[in-house]
Amino acid sequence: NLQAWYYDDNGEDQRLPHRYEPNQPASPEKLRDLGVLYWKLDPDQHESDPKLEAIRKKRGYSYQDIITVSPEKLSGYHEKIKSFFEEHLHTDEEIRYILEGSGYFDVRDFDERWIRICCPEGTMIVLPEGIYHRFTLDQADYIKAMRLFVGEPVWTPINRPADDHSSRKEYVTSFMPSTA
Ligand code: KMT
Ligand code: NI
Repeated sequence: NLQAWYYDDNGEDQRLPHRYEPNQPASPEKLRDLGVLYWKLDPDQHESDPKLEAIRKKRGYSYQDIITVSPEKLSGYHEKIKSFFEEHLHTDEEIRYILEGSGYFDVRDFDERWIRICCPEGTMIVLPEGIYHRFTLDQADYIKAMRLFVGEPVWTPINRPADDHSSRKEYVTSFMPSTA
């Protein structure tokens, strides 16, 4: 299982864990209810891993590349990490497989709380189309991740507010608990 917890918005550096004291864990069921999927894989095998192949085939992930986020390796690092951490959605799934290093994905729940998902090496995570989310490095300032996509990739973030966007409406319809 992934380590995930409610985010303590205390104004400190985004790279810190931002756990409440005491910690408020977010359960695997909670992540499932928000539509977040994940697997644990062996990154040493990523070039020919039958488990990864099975996921790609089943979910139609035809595209892949590798991104390294660090001050040295990513051009436009400062602007990019800033935009990664703006609350946004995409018109497709966001699929990342962490090959080296680590980082945090934060996802919004339907009570407007942030849930921080810890993504160490070997984590493959899928954020559903239309979920509000953001990404940050941790204090090690380094992640190398495989990006996967169905068809031609579109990385464009659509910043919140995007409540009228069709991807958001679809997400809300699929995942928001009914209040009835
Ligand atoms: C994204 O879109 O937030 C990223 O690609 C972040 C780096 S990959 C974990
Ligand atoms: Ni994103």
